[in-house]
Amino acid sequence: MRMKRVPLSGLSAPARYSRRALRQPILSPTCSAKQSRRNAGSLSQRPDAKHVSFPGAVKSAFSNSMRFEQPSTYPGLPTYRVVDQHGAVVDPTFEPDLSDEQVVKLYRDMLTVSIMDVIMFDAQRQGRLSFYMVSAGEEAVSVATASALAKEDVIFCQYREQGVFQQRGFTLSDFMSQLFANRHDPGRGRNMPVHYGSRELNIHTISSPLATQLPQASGAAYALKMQRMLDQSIPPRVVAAYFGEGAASEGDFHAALNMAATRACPVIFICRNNGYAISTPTLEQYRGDGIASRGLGYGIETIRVDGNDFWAVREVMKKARELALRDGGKPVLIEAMTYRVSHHSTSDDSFAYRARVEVEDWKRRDNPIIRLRKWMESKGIWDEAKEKDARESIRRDILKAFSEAEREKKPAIRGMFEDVYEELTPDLLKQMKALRKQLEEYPDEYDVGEFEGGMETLDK
Ligand SMILES: Cc1ncc(C[n+]2csc(CCOP(=O)(O)OP(=O)(O)O)c2C)c(N)n1
Repeated sequence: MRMKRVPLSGLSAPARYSRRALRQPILSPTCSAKQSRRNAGSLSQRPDAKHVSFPGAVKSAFSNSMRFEQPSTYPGLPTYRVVDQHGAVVDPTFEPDLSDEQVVKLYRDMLTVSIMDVIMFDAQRQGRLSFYMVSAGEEAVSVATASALAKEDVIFCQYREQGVFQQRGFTLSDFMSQLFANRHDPGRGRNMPVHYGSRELNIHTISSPLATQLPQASGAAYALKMQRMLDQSIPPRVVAAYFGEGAASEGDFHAALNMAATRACPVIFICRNNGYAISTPTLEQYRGDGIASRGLGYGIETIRVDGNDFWAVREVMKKARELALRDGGKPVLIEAMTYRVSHHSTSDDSFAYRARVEVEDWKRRDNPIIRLRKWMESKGIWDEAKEKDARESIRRDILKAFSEAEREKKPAIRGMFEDVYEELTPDLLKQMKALRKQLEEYPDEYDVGEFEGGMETLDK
């Protein structure tokens, strides 16, 4: 298809400016073309310099000893922690910045996700929905990171981040409508279960192909930066992009990081390193120091954090947001270390590739929900009775939303032909007619009554 090219003179002034700005290498929002040339000039080699000043390695000292660097001579990057497995604070500088009510709300968000997981996993086993993915063991990564974002920030998820949706206000009914693909699902039932999305909450719809969200996130962050260059009244915003360590093996991961680094995009990359990419353990996925070491390779400020420590994750995310907005914008990489307690999805049996005892050990040793609960108990804001009440009421609410959504009508059948073209094309109209004929011919094979509007939606 040929694209119509809009002449620059046909654009409004800000659009014209943005096209020109997009062509420039942007070091900071205020960096002019002249400044860029000056920066490039400083890379030239001076006589008798002690350091190489090639453009590709600007701070490399000359050396007369030949040495191949060994990754093993570098210590692994540390893992930041605030609260240990016993709920005790280990960072003496830590001051909780949330009220008791706010902590309890976030704790309930984590509980909600974990209780919903069990119910939906079982529902899939009963044949009531086709597919589900749990996030057991990873609730702190999603809830705590989301809690440090602003409402206006833009989010790209992988698929195991129900906690992000929950924390931002996706309702139980929103979850269930998507899972049961009923008429209230904004995706009109076209996506697999767990591929949530929400325009209101600024969360892009999840897509199955791994890591595709990452270059999109860099691009979105670049767009946010450009918008603010053009209009300072827009509040500064960041993009948060979630992915697993397995997805970081995709080329898109590398493209995204490099693009974000060179274009100084305000994007926070959040890697959930949970030890497995379905059946592939991390040892078979990479040989370097996790995913964090790659951030440094791309010139990106990076931190590794204990993903089972709610407070550490929140503190790190708060700081990352601040850094991402500094100097006009830059990317940050967070690697959150955790463990995928459950099977990869309802289509997986993880005991085919890992020992039960490994999972049981992890469950016993560490869990983000139990850790935060211990901290709350040590503060005197939580106890056994509150835990029991919370679990019961959350379970009740989930089951209510579940049965309401399950009974709802499915989206209109006509929807399968819509939304690609503004109007249905002659081909699509022909296909729709053929479908109607098929449904009329075999009424016992198709229950059209469960779709909103029944067969009539296929009339022209
Ligand atoms: C491009 C692409 N390749 C392969 C798959 C199949 N696949 C789905 S999930 C997954 C594992 C991803 O692991 P990770 O990124 O570590 O996330 P986790 O599931 O552990 O949360 C794979 C290989 C896919 N969806 N897309």
